Amino acid sequence: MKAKISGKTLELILGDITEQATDAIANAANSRLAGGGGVDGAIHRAAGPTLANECARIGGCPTGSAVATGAGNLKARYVFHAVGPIWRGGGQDEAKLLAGAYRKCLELAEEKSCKSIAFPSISTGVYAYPLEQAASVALGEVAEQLARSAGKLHRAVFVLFDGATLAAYETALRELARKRKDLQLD
Ligand code: AR6
Repeated sequence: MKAKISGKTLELILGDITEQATDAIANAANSRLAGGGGVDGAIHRAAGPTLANECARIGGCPTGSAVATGAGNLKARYVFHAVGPIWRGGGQDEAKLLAGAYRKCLELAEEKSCKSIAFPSISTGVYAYPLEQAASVALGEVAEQLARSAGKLHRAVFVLFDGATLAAYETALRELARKRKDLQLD
């Protein structure tokens, strides 16, 4: 599914983020940048050891933010290690922190003159953020930042790993298109 927002593209696809040729890919990391399972493990395996070395040099990242490294053997130029919140029931600023993680990735993309960026569904695996709510926060934030962007960034793609996640993001994107007059579904 694809949408346009102020001349830029917001796209949802089923796939493996490690295979994307966007300028940057976002990782769902932990605040120690220590590597782990899920998409983080897949990105580190595909990128090779330079990624862990760079992460170790940086040392950590607060929840709700992101840091940039190179991308080793990946096709992308940068990996933005974004730290989403662990779901603790919704009363611990989870939505704000999740939006912050996406926002920082988009700021890094602008800073590094990226034309395109790929995102996984941050926090909805091991961190147990409810999928429908996470999809709505993620798409709302990325759409808002794309609408505001005056830089080079013209495409953001969510690379979703299974059908249920893709379906939740599709529902959230349709809902967002009903709310935002500047967002048109293709
Ligand atoms: N491409 C795209 N999405 C993927 C891939 C892939 N190759 N592999 C998994 N996913 P998770 P979190 C999806 O658990 O909830 C790690 O150990 C997956 O199906 O990777 O933010 C970190 O080190 C799910 O939809 O991230 C942290 O400690 C989504 O990616 C912690 O997990 C996110 O699931 C972060 O947990």
